[in-house]
Amino acid sequence: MIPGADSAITRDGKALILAYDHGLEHGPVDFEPVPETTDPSTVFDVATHDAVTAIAVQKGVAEAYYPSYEDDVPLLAKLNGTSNLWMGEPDSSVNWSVDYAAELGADAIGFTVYGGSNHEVEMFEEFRDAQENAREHDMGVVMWSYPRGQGLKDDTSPDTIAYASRLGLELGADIAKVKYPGSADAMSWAVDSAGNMKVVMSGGSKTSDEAFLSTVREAMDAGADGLAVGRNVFQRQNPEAILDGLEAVIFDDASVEEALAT
Ligand code: FBP
Repeated sequence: MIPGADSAITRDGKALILAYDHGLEHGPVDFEPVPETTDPSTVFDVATHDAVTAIAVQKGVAEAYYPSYEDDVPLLAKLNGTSNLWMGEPDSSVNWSVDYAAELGADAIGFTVYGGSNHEVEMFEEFRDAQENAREHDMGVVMWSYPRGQGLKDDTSPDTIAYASRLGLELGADIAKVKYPGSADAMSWAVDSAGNMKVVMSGGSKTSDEAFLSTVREAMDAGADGLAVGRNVFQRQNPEAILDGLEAVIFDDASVEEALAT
C-alpha cells in the first residue's frame, strides 16, 4: 500500500466506484431489470454523476467506450474476471495487462483475489505482478477481496471478512473491496484489520433505497472508506437519485433520512 496512490479514484479520501463488469461476471441477466443498461454508454452516462469517483470495467468495454468518457470519469481497469459459465473452483483469468490498461488511460487497476480457493497461490502471484506493475505506472490498486472456495463454509462471516481486508493490506492493495459482513461491529473489525489501507463495501444484489442507504451508513460509521457498487445503482430506474443519496451519506456524512430526502 502506498498512501495516496488511490487519490485519482477517491474524493476527500473516499471512494464511490461504479462497477460495471457484470456482463462478464454474471452475464446479461443483470441488465434485464433496466434493459437500456445492456448498452455500456447508458452506464458510462450514469458514471458522469459527481458522486462517482471511478468506473470499473473490463478491457473490451474500456476499449470501445472509455475514449468518449475519459474527461468525465476516472477509469478503474478490472484486470481479471471470470464468467458464471465457469463451474470450477473459484479462479479468475487475467484478461489485460497493466501496461495496456495504462495505455487506455486507466487511473487504477482492480483485481479479484479468491483467498482460500484451490487457486489461491496462482492468484496471489498474478496479483503480485499486477500490483508491482501498477506501481511503475503510479496507478492505484483495488483488490476485490473475496475469500471463497470449497473449503470455506461462510464467505461473509466476520472472521472471513476481516481476513479478506487484511489480505489486501498484506499483499499491497490501496483499497480492498469486501462484502458487508452483516453488522457494524463486524465491519469495524474488518476496517481495523486493514491498518491504514482503505476498505470499501461491496454493493450486492438490489435492495430498497432505505435498506441500501442504511447498510452504507452503517459501513461508513464503522470506518469504511466508501463503496464499490453495481446492481444497486444501475438496476434502478433512476440511478441518479440513489447516487444523490449515496453522495450525501459517503461524502457529506448525511443520515439515511437526509439522504432519502435529497
Ligand atoms: P454489485 O454491487 O452488483 O454486487 O457488484 C460488485 C461486484 O464485485 C462486481 O464488480 C462483480 O461483477 C460482482 O460484484 C461479482 O459478484 P459475485 O462474485 O459475488 O457474483
